[in-house]
Amino acid sequence: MNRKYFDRDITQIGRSPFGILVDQAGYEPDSKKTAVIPFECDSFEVTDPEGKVCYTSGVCHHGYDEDSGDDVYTADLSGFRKEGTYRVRAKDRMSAAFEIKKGVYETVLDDTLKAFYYLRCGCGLDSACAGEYAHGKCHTEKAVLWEDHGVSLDVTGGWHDAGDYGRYVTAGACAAAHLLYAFRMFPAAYENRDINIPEKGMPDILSECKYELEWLMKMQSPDGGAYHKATTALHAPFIMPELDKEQVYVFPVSSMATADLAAVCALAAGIYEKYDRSFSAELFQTALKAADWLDAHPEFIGFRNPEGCNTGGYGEGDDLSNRFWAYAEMYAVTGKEDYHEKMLSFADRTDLTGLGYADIGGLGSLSYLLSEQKKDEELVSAMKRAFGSKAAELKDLSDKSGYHVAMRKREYCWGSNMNTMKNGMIFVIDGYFNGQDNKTYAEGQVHYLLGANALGISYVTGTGEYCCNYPHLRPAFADGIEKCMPGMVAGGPNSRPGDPYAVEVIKEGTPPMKCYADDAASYSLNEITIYWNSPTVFVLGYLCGK
Ligand code: 9MR
Ligand code: ZN
Repeated sequence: MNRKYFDRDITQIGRSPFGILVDQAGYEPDSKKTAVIPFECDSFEVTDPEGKVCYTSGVCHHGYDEDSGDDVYTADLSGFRKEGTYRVRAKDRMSAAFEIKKGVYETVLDDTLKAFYYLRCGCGLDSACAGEYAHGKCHTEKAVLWEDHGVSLDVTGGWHDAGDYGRYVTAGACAAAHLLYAFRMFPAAYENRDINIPEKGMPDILSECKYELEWLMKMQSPDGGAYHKATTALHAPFIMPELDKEQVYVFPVSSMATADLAAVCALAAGIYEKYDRSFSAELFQTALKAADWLDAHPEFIGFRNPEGCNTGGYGEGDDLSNRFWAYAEMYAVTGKEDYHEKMLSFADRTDLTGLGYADIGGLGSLSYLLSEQKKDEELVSAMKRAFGSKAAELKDLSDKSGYHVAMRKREYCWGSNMNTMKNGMIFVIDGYFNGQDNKTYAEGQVHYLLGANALGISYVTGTGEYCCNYPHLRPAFADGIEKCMPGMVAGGPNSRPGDPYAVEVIKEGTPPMKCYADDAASYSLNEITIYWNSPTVFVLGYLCGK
């Protein structure tokens, strides 16, 4: 990539014009509402757009926050509930504008869900739905097998994974499953949500997932396995997707991809039955065939990029959590004891709370806990306890954090905002199954994402006065439109910068929460992916569906 394209004054990158940090979407009237003040002061004010002071109170000194390097003061405005648009002021500094209102996260939920539509591959985006971000059809030619160019196949469709145009089965299955569980657990947030996509006839979140699921099913090999990914040999340059005319290859089957395909199709078969019977039946057949493949191939078949290919690897060290999830979903949808036993055989070798594409056992737990089949009560308790103790640990981290964020130092890595939002999911799941009131903690993660962080930046494009706008996302750069399409969740601070640009701009010794730059050049700080958006949609769905 030519750095020249990204010339901006890097000394200004990451400097919020606002000295007081708030959630730039805002706060529910009755929720806990705090602003973070990273300088010494005694009191603060809340002002309306005319500058009129609406509320004042003293601050509380939280103390030194190691992850940000800030000595922070907390401004608690929970007592102020009047709906409106405000700023917090203290001394000569102020916050970005934010709202206090019921349903304050509705728009950012619309946007983060609509982001998946903007990432669709193969169909083209029309202006009725995509406005100025419309573009032509991409990656529509037949793909060929990497290992046998004589075999061509149709694997069009699905979502582009991220800033790149690759499509990867494990990543896609994980993101789709987050959305499907969000729908299943918080249907009220999604049933009537209209995000202006072409399809009608079922909730938009299901239409959007259907687009991905149709592609995932095309990734099944004739013997039931799932090809690991469909990408070009090398990442495309920063061009629009329809201009990327390179050959798409389909890479070998992996057992992780096959397990995830079985799992997500089994999960979806149950959900779509009510809306689209023939689609549900097709999903079920795909799941069955993939599960048969798993039975016939008990060995781990991993994935490594072959020589000559530099697109994402999504390798994993084992496939235990994937198989656990697959058998859990197969049991839930069929009630067959054989699947149950297989699932149980993986339970003590799996992190029961993992929610990422590699460590995905938590989705098996969700499947089991929500299922109506006969259950092993000991495992049910173990799952609930696992979520409970994880949540307790995260609460402790949140309480200690000056920014009320549940992040361990090592979680400020590539895609750290995924960790933040997965931790948000843990609070939500613990609340759901263990009857805990974790709303304040779940909101805390959203506040951090949307601006209550050490850089005062909202990591969602289009949300907030000071939000990221230059993600490492090919169409967002190549379309020449200054304002990025909304709803994209940036990877966020990464204390182990993994690209030349990040290495250059992140100075040695920068506190982890500040290791970020809003620049398209940096894939290790500012890329977007479907599985960073999906946990965000899950947590926001919980907040909107309450
Ligand atoms: O999210 C992945 C991150 O954890 C890895 O460190 C990184 C390097 O291997 O790859 C990331 O995944 C990328 C994937 O390989 C291709 N699509 C974009 C993903 C996000 O950067
Ligand atoms: Zn495409």
